[in-house]
Amino acid sequence: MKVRITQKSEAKQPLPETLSVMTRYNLQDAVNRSNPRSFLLLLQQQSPYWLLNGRTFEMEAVADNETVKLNTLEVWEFDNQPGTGGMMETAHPMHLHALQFQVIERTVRPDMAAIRDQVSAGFTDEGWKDTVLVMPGEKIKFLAKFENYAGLYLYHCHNLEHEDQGMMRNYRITA
Ligand SMILES: [Cu+2]
Repeated sequence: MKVRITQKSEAKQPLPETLSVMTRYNLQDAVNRSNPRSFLLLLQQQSPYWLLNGRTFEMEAVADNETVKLNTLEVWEFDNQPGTGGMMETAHPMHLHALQFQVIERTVRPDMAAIRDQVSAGFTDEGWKDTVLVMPGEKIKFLAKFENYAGLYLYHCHNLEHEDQGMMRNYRITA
């Protein structure tokens, strides 16, 4: 690609006087506050390699733990555990369709903390997220509100090789 600059401009974009206000969700308001809906991110040694709670992609099917109620706040957890049989560990940028969510807690296995700590200075969990990087050995809890629309939505790893190898599922919001 070639960029040819033909004109000088003095146009400036002023910063807004105030930034938008973010309202934090409260764990106490989650319908499953003491029992997070947990998703295990795991590699196995044969295809489909990358699984969510031991399941691969299905076009329309949803499991019991992939069904939520419209207009509820829930706490979810992505749990990135080492693969079986000494398979490699890797990070998963996990993405939900339909909404943005708020990260409330990260924990890491002590024996894998050093891997996480290589990048943890870059974590920005204060704002809205639609994707969260789950490092090897890490568990991330977040609050998500299923509002406005019922229907079938994807959640998946945003690493293309992983989602193409099965790390993508549907969840259903029921009215
Ligand atoms: Cu992944």
